[in-house]
Amino acid sequence: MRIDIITVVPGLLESPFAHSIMKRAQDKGLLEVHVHNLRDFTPYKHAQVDDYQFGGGAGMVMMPEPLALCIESFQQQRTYDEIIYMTPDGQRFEQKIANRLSMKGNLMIICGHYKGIDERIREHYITMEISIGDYVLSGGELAAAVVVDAVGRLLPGVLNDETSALFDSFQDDLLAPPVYTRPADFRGWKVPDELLSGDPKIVDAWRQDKALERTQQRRPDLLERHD
Ligand code: 6GU
Repeated sequence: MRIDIITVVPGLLESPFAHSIMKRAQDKGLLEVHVHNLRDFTPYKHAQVDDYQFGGGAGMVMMPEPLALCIESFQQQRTYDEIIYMTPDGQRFEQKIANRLSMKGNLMIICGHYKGIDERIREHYITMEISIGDYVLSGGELAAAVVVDAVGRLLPGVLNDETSALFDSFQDDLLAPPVYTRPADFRGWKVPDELLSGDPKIVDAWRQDKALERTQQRRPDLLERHD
């Protein structure tokens, strides 16, 4: 998978993909993340990319021309499965969307800043609008990093047995069960007997039970769609 990210603050995206699982995904050639500065595509003086909004009001709007030139220049090089705009008024990001995006080949992600981008770009170029939750960030960059991480780790070959996505929270609308490691007795606090039983049936039943219990307690809304 290849992901092109367009931003006016490329520095914000310098390190999130340089470590851990995202680094391994790129080292293995399973994921390519390219961060581009929108200012490199503007035809205006002083690398201008934003302007006052028509109708008045505080806050700048990202101008259509730099965005259109940037998007079109990338489209000349490859076909994009989705052109995603990160915006608090987009569709709420969740595991199902990450699963779906992980099956695509080329994604473009546009990070909004200031008051957002000119509506005509949304109408004519953007194919998908994503929000990562009901709060406002100062820009779409951190949200884009969240999407790239959630999607990147799902690409075939990125995770191994130890980091497998099979038992992730949300993967089947259940939260993950509690986990323990050595020692089996830490200051008198004991690991549940079931996990020490050595019987995979007993272990699985315990995990399923705890996943259900935890979901019931913390996220009963998830259980309505759990099968
Ligand atoms: Cl995608 N962008 C911004 N600026 N704020 C957000 C968001 C995105 N998702 C939640 N809050």
